[in-house]
Amino acid sequence: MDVVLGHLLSTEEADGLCAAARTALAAQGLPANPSFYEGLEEYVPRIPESIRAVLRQFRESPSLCALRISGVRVDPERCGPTPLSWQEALDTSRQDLEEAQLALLASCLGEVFAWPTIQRGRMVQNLIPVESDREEQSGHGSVTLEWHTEDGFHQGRCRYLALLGIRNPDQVPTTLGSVHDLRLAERHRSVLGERRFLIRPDLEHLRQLAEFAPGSEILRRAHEMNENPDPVALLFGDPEAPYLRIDGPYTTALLGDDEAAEALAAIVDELNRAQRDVVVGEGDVLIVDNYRAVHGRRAFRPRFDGTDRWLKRMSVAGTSPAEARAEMSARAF
Ligand SMILES: O=C(O)CCC(=O)C(=O)O
Ligand SMILES: [Fe+2]
Repeated sequence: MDVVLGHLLSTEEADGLCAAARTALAAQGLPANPSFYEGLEEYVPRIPESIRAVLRQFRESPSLCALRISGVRVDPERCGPTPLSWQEALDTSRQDLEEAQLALLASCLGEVFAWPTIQRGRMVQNLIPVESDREEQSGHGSVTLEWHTEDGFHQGRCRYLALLGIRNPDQVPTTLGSVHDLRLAERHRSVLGERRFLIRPDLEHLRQLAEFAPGSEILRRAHEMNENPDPVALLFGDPEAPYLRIDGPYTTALLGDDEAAEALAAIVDELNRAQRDVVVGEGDVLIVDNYRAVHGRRAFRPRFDGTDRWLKRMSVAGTSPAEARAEMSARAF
C-alpha cells in the first residue's frame, strides 16, 4: 500500500499557485503574521483547481499518511543565505513569496496556527541547523531526530504539518513512519490502546518559553505538564483504524508497567522497521498527517556557512473553524 501520495506540479499549476500567492501577499501583508490569515479564504480558490483536488484527495483518503507536492516555485537566490538562527530569520521578508505559497496550500487543509511558545509565534517557522543546538531533539539539531508526533504531548497538536524546502543540498531525508505499516501482536496493540503512557512536553517549548516569558502562567502550566502528565493511549480513535501518537524521546510507560514498556518497545521497533525516507528538496512541499504518521530526520553534517538545509514549517488544525478556535485557546497551555 502506498501511503505517500506524490504530485509534480505542471508549469501551469506552479505558475497559478505563484500568482495566487502574489495576489494574497499584495492584499494580506506578511505570511509571518497572523493578520495574513484573516480573510485568506478569499484567495484560496485562486489556487488552480487541480492542486486543490490533490489536497482534497489526500485529506479524504484514510490510507494516505503524507502528500508530497513537487515543483513549487522557490528562488533560493532571492531567499538569501540560510540563516544561522531562527531569531535572525524572525523579521525577514525575503521569502514572502515562498511562505505565501506554503500558506495557501496549508490553508486548503484547514485552519493554520502557530504556538505562542515557538519562534515567538511566527506563523511560518524556519527550520535550520543551529550550531549550539547540534545535539538537540528539535528542528534545529543535526543529530538523528527520533520518531515523533508533532507536539504529541498536547491535545491541541496539529492535524497536519507542512514543510517546504528552500534548499537541501545534501538531500537530507525527513523520515516517516505510518500507522498502516505497524505489524503488532494483538497483546501489544491492545495495551497501546490503553492510557498507560506518558508523553512529556518537548524541551523546545519549555526552553523558548523560559527565555521570553519567565515567571509566566503559561510557563508554570508547561512545567505542570512536564511534571504531572496525564496518562494517554498511543493508539486511539477507531480500534479498527486507529490513530497514532508517540514522541520518541519524551514517551515512557507508566512507572512499573512492564507490559506497557514492552508494547512501547514493540511499536518503536515496528516504526524503525518500516521507516521511509522522503527528501524535502528545493520546491518540495511535504504534508504529514500528524494523526496517521510520525516523522523525524536523519542525522547530517551542517556547515553553518549560509548554505545549509533550510525548510519552512506550518501547522494546520484540520478541524472545523469552531473546533480550531477551541483548540487555539487550549494552546495557550
Ligand atoms: O527537519 C525535518 O525534516 C523535520 C523537522 C521536524 O520534525 C519538525 O520540524 O517538526
Ligand atoms: Fe517534527
